[in-house]
Amino acid sequence: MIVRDLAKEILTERRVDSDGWSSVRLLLKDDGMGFSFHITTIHAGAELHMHYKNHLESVFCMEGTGSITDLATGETHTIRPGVMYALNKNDKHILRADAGAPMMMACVFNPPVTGKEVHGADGAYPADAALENSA
Ligand code: 9YT
Repeated sequence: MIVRDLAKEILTERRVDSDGWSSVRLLLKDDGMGFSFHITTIHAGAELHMHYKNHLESVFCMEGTGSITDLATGETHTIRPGVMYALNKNDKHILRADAGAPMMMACVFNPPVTGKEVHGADGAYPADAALENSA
């Protein structure tokens, strides 16, 4: 069994800070679960252009409000606590947190993130095999 406490893990290398967001990866590839599990904070007012070409991701909003735009359809959906979105088609999207408060999200990635990824210029994380050159 694996038991981890966000309050402790946030002080370790599991925490990653980037432009407009920070994330604590509570489960990574080497935990052997077949998915990774992240608690991600989107900074207030942030607008993130993302396209996880190599990963499927599901996200559940726990706190804060914002929106997500599906760039394939142009449709924008409100994000608020209790709302889940799944990028089941590796959907290219824009995620926004409203000004005033951050959004707290629980995220699952399949295949799992290894912990070494950085977003490419295309908004994606590289496929696992390509990681050596990207981190
Ligand atoms: C909501 C969202 O952007 N999730 C992505 C996870 C985060 N960027 C991470 O842990 O890499």
